[in-house]
Amino acid sequence: GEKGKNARGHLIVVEGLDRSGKTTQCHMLCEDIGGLDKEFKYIKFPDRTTATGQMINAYLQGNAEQSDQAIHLLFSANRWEAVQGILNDLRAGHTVVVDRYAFSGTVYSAAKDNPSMSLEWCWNPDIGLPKPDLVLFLDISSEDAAKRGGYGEERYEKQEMQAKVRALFKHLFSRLNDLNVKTINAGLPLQEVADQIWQAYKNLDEAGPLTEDLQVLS
Ligand code: Z5A
Repeated sequence: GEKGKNARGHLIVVEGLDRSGKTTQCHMLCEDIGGLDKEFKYIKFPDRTTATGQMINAYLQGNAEQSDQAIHLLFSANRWEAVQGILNDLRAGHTVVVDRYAFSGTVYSAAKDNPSMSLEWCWNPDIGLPKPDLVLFLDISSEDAAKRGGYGEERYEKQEMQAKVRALFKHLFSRLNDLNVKTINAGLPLQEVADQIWQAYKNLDEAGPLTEDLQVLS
């Protein structure tokens, strides 16, 4: 996978429940990509450093209230404000590794069972975001996830909510059939999960340089 002159970088998204190991695996993947002498960028959503991110952080920590709709749109805005930077990196040929994305955005909100927020309603604000070349879905049961350090501190960190989120992730991915989703058993030991992620990355990379422009979520 030598990258050609006009090749854009890959957009890789890592999704999954809380404690599924997303952040750990993103860092391991980035380290290995760097080991190939390739440029990479790591982005985590929500980005809690921006103005919208600070509002989201206050909400997640229970220090601020928001309507279900308002917080949903803030999470989406938090991604939209990062789009230009992501596109710039991809066009410069850098691999962009994203820790949570529109899929989390949709399923965590839909799991609230607010009758005015269908799955479609939740998906809509993210339509038009750059479409990932690969989504790695770190699948783990809420019981196994709870064994890792435990839930409790933030909003949504409850086993019942997590179980709903897991079912909704599977439902959403089954409906997005033009998306390249690789489901990985995240209950396995760290290195075994990393090996499977690396294999998926290599398959993508070895398919050759990307010269076509990026698609968007629809
Ligand atoms: N949310 C939303 O509602 N809408 C949105 O649009 C977005 C997010 C983007 C905060 O997200 C909340 O926002 C989240 C979804 C919602 N709510 N919940 N629940 P966040 O991404 O900021 O959440 P976080 O709390 O920072 O990350 P995380 O999901 O909890 O963790 P993780 O990245 O998946 O896992 P980790 O930090 O890599 O690992 C967790 C622990 O497990 C750690 O001790 C590891 O050493 C251990 N670990 C990891 N892998 C393994 C394996 N394989 N074996 C054993 N132990 C392991």
